[in-house]
Parts: sequence; C-alpha cells; structure tokens
Amino acid sequence: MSETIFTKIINREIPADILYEDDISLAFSDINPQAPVHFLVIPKKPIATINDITEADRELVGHLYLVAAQVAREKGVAEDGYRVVMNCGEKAGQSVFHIHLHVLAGKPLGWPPYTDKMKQA
Ligand code: DGP
Repeated sequence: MSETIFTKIINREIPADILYEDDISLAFSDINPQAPVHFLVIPKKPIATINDITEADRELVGHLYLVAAQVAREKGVAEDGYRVVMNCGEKAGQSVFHIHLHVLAGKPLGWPPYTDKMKQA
C-alpha cells in the first residue's frame, strides 16, 4: 500500500494533535472538524480500506473501538453520545486510504447522515 498522510503523522513527520497512542494505534484530532469533538483513531498498520481488513486484523479492529471509547470518555462526551464512522471507498467519502474511525460528538448529530441532494445522485 502506498504511504498516506497518516503514516507521516504516525512517524511524526508532520504534526498532529495526538490524543492517545499505543503500540498498535493512534488517535488524533481531525484537521477539518465536522463537530465540536472530532478525532480519528487509526491502526499503525497501514490498511487501505475496510475491504482490505483480513482475519489477522480482527483484534486490531476491535482495539480501535476500545480506543475510540476511551478517548471519548477522556473528552467528556461518552455519556451524552458520539458517532463512530468508518468510510469505505471514494463514494462513501473516504479521502485518506488508511483506515480510520471518525469519532464525532458535542452537538446533535443528524440521522440519516445524507442529504436530499445526495439521495437524487
Ligand atoms: P475520510 O474522508 O473518511 O477519508 O477522512 C479523512 C479525514 O482525515 C478528514 O476528516 C480530514 C482528516 N485529515 C486529512 N489530512 C489530515 C492531516 O494532515 N491531519 C489531520 N489531523 N487530519 C487530517
């Protein structure tokens, strides 16, 4: 897999507001927040999309959710509620091809997460 901007964040080649790190994962604030709290949780292993997750990644993917919940608690949004999203592929809005959970909170979040304009497309 070709290197993405997230590999550069993992390797500290570009700065990020890092919220959590361990041997296999990293959480950091999204550069373009869509809610008052918006952070990303990524594996250090570069996996391009959900379609590229294998059986060997089963534990790793579960770990990302545990990190999401832990950082949400630390941010004080766990009780009020938050949304966890992973986009898969360009049509779903994926722009960085290194899997990442988006964690969004701090305002009422609309559902379903698409607009009438998108429904016509
Ligand atoms: P997606 O569109 O689902 O692939 O989400 C990619 C997210 O990554 C998007 O919300 C913006 C964020 N992002 C892209 N480049 C950077 C960066 O250099 N730093 C940080 N902190 N976030 C980034």
